[in-house]
Amino acid sequence: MYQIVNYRDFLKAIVSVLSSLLLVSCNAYPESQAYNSRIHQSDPNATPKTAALLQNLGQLKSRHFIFGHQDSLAYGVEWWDEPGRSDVLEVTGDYPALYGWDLGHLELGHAENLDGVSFESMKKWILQGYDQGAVITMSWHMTHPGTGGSSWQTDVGARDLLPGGKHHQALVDTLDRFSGFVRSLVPDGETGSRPIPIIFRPWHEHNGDWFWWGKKSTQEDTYIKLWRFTVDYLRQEKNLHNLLYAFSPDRSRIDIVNFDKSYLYGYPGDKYVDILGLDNYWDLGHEANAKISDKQLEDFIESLTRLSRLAFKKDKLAALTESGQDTLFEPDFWTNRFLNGIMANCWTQDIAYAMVWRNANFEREERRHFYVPYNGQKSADSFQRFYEHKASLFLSDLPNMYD
Ligand code: BMA
Repeated sequence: MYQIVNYRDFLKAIVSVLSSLLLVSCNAYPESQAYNSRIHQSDPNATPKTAALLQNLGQLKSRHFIFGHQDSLAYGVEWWDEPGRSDVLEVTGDYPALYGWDLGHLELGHAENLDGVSFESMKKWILQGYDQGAVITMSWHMTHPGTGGSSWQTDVGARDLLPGGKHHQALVDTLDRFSGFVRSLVPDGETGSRPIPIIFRPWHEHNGDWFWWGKKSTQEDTYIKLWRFTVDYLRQEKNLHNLLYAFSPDRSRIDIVNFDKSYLYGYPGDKYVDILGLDNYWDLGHEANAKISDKQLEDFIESLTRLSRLAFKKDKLAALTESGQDTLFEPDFWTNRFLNGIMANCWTQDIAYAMVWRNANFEREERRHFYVPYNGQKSADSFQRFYEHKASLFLSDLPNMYD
């Protein structure tokens, strides 16, 4: 065993060095996957479907990536809550293969999340997505359980939420609500009462200074304790074994040259994480600064390369957990920037999925805010070509992810 482990690590090191020198073509690369074919699973007691999802993502990642969209079934640029609709569907004729949802305001006991999506409907759409064979992920723009301040209120951090802290019980109550919601996610007609597999992405972008669990308000060791407490409590006390955990710092605060150290700020450890995620809008431009430089594309590629290489070393999956270009002001964004970046080399191609953020409804929100085109939007043709590329997986392309 000792020798096998060493041999395997040795081969991985060789693959890592050679491909970083670009001496290994992507044709040779799938062979290297043999050494990485089992992705490390953080929860030894994960349900069979959850374990299958993780390994299936690992199987398809070197040749494909799954395309995801936040809130895709709930609303779009000019519609709200209409059965069967999705802006992705209207442009490509297909649904995304991964659906993202946000639980913000579940902690307050509200009927709707912070963007107005009713939790009852969310539950229905999550189960519908699962039933279609799609992958489901959840984030949580959580109100501070102790102070009631929004996610973005940064004057109080997470310290008092830890065991022994004056607001600890409020955190426990919040996690109990989460558990109640997740436990209700059981498909109709499925025997037993096991909830469906979910990629859970709590406490995201913690290396930024805009959330109360972020760097400005919460110290690194407190953050690590908060994450570990969350996972331990959900696994041990709530007996939830349907969760894959995604860690997702923000690219804007990662030093690309010193990537590993900078990326791993606040990392709770391999037993608490399944997916090394990255939230990267930073390298894809903003309308206020509409001229995107080639340097940004290089940085996008470099960030994905380094992320994948780190994930490979840890036998974890890499993913673009949040990304995209707000308002899609570049007509060829999908092909020239997003796809070119993801297809740039063997490492960038090794990400398991890429999810873009939500298409806010024009009438309900103050500003234009959308990440996939609607019919007639200037990047719609480029999105169609992105859809047709063999590497991008939409719903109809997806193999069975749960067996
Ligand atoms: C942010 C923005 C906000 C939204 C929040 C939670 O990135 O889209 O408008 O409320 O996510 O979905």
